[in-house]
Amino acid sequence: MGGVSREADATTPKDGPGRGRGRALRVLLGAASGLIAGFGALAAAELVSAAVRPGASPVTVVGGAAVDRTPPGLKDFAVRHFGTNDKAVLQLGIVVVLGLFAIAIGVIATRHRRIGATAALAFGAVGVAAAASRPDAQPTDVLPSAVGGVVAFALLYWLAGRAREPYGAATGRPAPASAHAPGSAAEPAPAAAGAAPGPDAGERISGGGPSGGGGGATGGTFDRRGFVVAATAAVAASAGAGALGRYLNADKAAQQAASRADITLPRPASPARPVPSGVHPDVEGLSSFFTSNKDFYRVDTALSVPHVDATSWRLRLHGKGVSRPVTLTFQDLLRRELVERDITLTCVSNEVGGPYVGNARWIGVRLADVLSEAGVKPPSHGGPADQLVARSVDGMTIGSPVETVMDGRDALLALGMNGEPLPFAHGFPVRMVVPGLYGYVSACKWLTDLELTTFDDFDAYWVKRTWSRKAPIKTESRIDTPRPFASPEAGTVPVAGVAWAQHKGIAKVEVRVDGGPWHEAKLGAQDTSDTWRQWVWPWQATSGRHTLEVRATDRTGYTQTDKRVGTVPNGATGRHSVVVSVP
Ligand SMILES: Nc1nc2c(c(=O)[nH]1)N[C@H]1C(S)=C(S)[C@@H](COP(=O)(O)O)O[C@H]1N2
Ligand SMILES: [Mo]
Repeated sequence: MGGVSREADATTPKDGPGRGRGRALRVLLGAASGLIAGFGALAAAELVSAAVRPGASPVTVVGGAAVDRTPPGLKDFAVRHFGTNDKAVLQLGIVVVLGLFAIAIGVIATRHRRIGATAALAFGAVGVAAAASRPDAQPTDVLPSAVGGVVAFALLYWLAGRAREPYGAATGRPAPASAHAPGSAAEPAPAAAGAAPGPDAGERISGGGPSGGGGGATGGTFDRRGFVVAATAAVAASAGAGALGRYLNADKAAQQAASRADITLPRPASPARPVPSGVHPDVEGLSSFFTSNKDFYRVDTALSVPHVDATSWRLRLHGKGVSRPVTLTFQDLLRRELVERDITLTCVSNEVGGPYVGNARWIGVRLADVLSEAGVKPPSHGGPADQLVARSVDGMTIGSPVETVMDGRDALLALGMNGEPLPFAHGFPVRMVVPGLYGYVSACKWLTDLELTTFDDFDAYWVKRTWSRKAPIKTESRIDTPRPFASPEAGTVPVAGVAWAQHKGIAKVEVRVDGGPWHEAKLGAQDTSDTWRQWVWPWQATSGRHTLEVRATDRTGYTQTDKRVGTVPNGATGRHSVVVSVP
């Protein structure tokens, strides 16, 4: 361990390669200092976030701010290529960028201690700005990043004082000073290796210590032991703070999970119609009729899932044409007549053949009833508001047409999903679900506010990002089996999948092979017009490469177009096809 600078001194002449080695060592020590300062900053921020809220940690707020600013095409790209992992990829990217930045400012700090350390502060400022810019920003959200920035500054300043290079360049002096330095650096080394005074000697000779920085240092001696001790102390303290923060955050999450588990949803006054037998053709590889909560797709901007406490949760209903504004509690909703409905949810970012569609049994309160009781009338009955804006605790805004949510369909304030309270990731304690509308214009999770307004007066989150104001779900179909590039045996091969046209209902599904004639598939029984419908077609497969293609017709008589359009601005169209090769 003692060899680093000595080795360089012993084996190299006083210039040329020796300075190269010295420089390499300086870069290495600087990089280490920077990384340690960055780690310390994140650890301190984690601890502070436990006191504020987990969602206020720097990586989360910076990531959230990045999500807010991501152009729709790129967001779609991320969702498409990383799926629900897009957030993990983003956070990893942020940590990598942060690491590179930490290395850079660490290296700078070994030469220009104040500049490097101040850059660390600036980095904290980025976190502060990101935290303050989030739609759900609370004043205390800036604290984790602010404290992180200060910790990074202090650590870097301190470590850089101990990572002076083993020759004089820290002073900014030219080569001659450097050329002499190795000699002086070599002196404390044997002492350090031998007996107690090592660090002291080092400090004395380097003229360093926390007060000696900023280019005022002369001689520029590297105090190895001092650096190692300081670095070890910094890493240990950071690890401790980070672990404590993690523990406190995890503990809070466990309490929240327990409070959710304590909730028992009453039996619905209006249960879902029993699911007819035969909704699910028994074909291997076909999606299950109900999508389990754990398999249900998740699309949202939340890098840290909001954990809302149901007992303190409130839903405020107000705005244009609301003659009796109300604030409802979770208990208020539980005391109302609950309805249970099967509804298939779809994301506008689902490309043709994509996975962002799922079917669940929801329990909730009829939204139209709540609106009516507050005096709301749809535009067709003279109401002044044509847009219902739902706000979530994380600042999401989602606008739905008032006319649609009050037209008699089962638009819900949902409390339950597949027989349990909503999972946190799917909007606990209350979300909206509206059959027939894409999620981004209807399905607000972690709902906390409903405002009646107009489409002229307010653009919701995604609308500001070029998506359409209104977006009914487009009639679509998907082949689940065979999988792309499968090699089924020749003979009868069941081709099966799902088709959806929520609130219209599926009338027909057809399949064709290699652009030939369309064949009508056998439809699974229809649950309701708000759910997807499963289908199967027995294909007499012959050997060779084949393209299977599907199209659906809904109950309005519309047949799915073959015109391919992308997901932006209001949902993809086109037909799903799958290429297989039969041996
Ligand atoms: N608060 C909040 N609600 C939200 C979103 C969001 O980003 N934040 N995304 C919406 C979108 S785009 C969709 S498709 C659905 C997805 O719901 P799920 O994640 O439960 O499947 O939630 C909607 N509700
Ligand atoms: Mo979505």
